Amino acid sequence: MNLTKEANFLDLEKYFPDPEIIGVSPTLIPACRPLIYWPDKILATPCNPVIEFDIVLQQLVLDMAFTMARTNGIGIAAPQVGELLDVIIVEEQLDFSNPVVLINPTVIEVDPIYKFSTMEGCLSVPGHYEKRKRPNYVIVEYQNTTGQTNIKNFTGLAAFVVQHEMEHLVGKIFVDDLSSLKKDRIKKKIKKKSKV
Ligand code: QAP
Ligand code: CO
Repeated sequence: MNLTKEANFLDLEKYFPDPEIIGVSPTLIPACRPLIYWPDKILATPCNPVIEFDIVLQQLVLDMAFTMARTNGIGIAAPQVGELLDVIIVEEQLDFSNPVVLINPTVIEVDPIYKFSTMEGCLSVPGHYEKRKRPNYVIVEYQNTTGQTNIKNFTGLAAFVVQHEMEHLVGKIFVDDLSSLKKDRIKKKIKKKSKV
């Protein structure tokens, strides 16, 4: 997350996404939106493309970046805050300096070799991780908040996160393919947590 001024990771609540980097008006005030938790149906619903590149979209982008920072995420997709729109944000650098906003992303090219391995997690499946391999690079075409088209190459963890977030846009989530026994255990764990 790119956070303004002297970023102090012990004092995250003081810091806000840089409007210039994420491409939103500096007059907007960020809000933390409630996260949608798996297995909510919203997360299984495919999203719609963004058509209007207006101030409402900018507020969504700002709130998503803010919510991601507050919850220690490295990636977030609009359905995770209840908006069925093709919008994702990915932290390209793990020093929280470069959140990339991707609107209407499409994959142009993907590494045929699945060699990047990490523990995969999700803000919507708190406390659960699965070791997983994904392609090491991905080239994506997307629009920014003003509707301009860009092409960008992501590698390693950033590529992993881009692919994870893009799956949210088609209603897919990383725990879908687990056995139903395992899924039931995860559901119980999340329910228990949400009661506290
Ligand atoms: C996707 O997910 C990702 O369980 C982004 O208690 C994650 O930012 C791709 C998070 C890892 C590759 C590797 C998860 C925060 C953040 C949790 C996230 C939690 C707190 C997940
Ligand atoms: Co996720």
